[in-house]
Amino acid sequence: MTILVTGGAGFIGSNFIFHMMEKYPDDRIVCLDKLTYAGNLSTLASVMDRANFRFVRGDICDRETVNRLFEEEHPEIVVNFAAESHVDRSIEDPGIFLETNIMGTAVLMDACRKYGVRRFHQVSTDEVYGDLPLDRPDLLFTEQTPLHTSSPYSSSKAGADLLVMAYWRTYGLPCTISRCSNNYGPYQFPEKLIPLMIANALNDKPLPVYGEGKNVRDWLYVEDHCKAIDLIIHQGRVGEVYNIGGHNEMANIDIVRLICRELGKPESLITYVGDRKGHDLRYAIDPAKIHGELGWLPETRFADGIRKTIRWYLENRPWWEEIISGEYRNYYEKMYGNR
Ligand code: NAD
Ligand code: TDX
Repeated sequence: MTILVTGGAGFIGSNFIFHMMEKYPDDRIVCLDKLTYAGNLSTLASVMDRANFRFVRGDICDRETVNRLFEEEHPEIVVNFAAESHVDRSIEDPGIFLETNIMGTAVLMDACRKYGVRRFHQVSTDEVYGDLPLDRPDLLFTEQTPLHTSSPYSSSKAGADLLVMAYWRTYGLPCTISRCSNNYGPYQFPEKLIPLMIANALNDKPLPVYGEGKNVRDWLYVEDHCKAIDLIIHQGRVGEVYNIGGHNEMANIDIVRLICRELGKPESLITYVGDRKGHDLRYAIDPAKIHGELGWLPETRFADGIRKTIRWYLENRPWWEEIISGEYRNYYEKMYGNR
């Protein structure tokens, strides 16, 4: 079987490719990735030369490239990770988010219709549900929670989700959607909270916490997300949405303090900076559906996952040091320079 993985040079896509190649050595994996600032070919070095792996540099918005790839490979399953994924960037410049996240998804689904697939899976996010109040721990996002977005990023992801459901209902395209909470783990781009704080702490730089650091995210180790997607593409029901999350809510400030402790760095590095515009207060996933239907449960406890992640960043300094010494420096200066 051939599986097309888009966005596979990014954080979650690459971890998914590693998971799939390990678990299904007889499958062929084709990765289509534009290699934006967030894509990194060196991440895929360990699989690049395998006979059952092919990397293609290309844009999911480019219909000709996408159609040619479908003609050559005839994928049976398509898993779409390709996206602009950073909320802060979407606040600065929404346009590319609409193009990649909405139009790119449409182009991929058009190719799926034209050439026929067994499954199109859209990797979505819990951010499409908006946020929950901090003082109502009883409230969780279920698949029935209305879409109610806050940022251009989450709006573009919600737009894509609606389009996926429309292709299922209108054309009968066999689709599934997963909406996962915040991921952490190896190969996450250092613009995101956890790797940014690890990298800054290791370099004894200030740790910029937005607002008061009270916003809550529901953290899941990336491998657990990948296993959930594996289950959904093989056993999930078409036309269905599955929430993915492991009941692991934490306030940002507690994560940053934990990273300081683990690295033996002083909390005096913590610097409170201006808040994110429209900052979502709290995310929390109810994973009852994927647990009940597909038997999925997270396997990595946060205490273990964060240690593994920190160890990975310590042992793979060249991977992230190359990133933070390049174009990323300009981004950092722009976002944090006089915040
Ligand atoms: P990422 O930014 O690390 O990687 C995105 C990848 O997509 C990069 O390799 C990039 O080069 C590629 N890409 C971007 N635009 C493209 C285009 N037009 N054509 C082809 N490739 C393109 O993102 P991530 O954190 O790995 O997220 C992957 C997916 O999972 C996204 O759809 C995101 O919305 C979703 N998601 C992420 C999280 C999280 O916590 N990171 C949580 C839930 C859902
Ligand atoms: O420097 C920072 N300081 C800070 O306080 C950064 C980068 C973040 N934060 C806060 C903002 C959020 O409350 O930390 C929290 C997490 O921020 P991000 O890592 O940017 O993640 P988030 O905005 O929650 O979105 C993530 O989870 C859902 C992913 O980036 C999305 O792609 C995914 O859909």
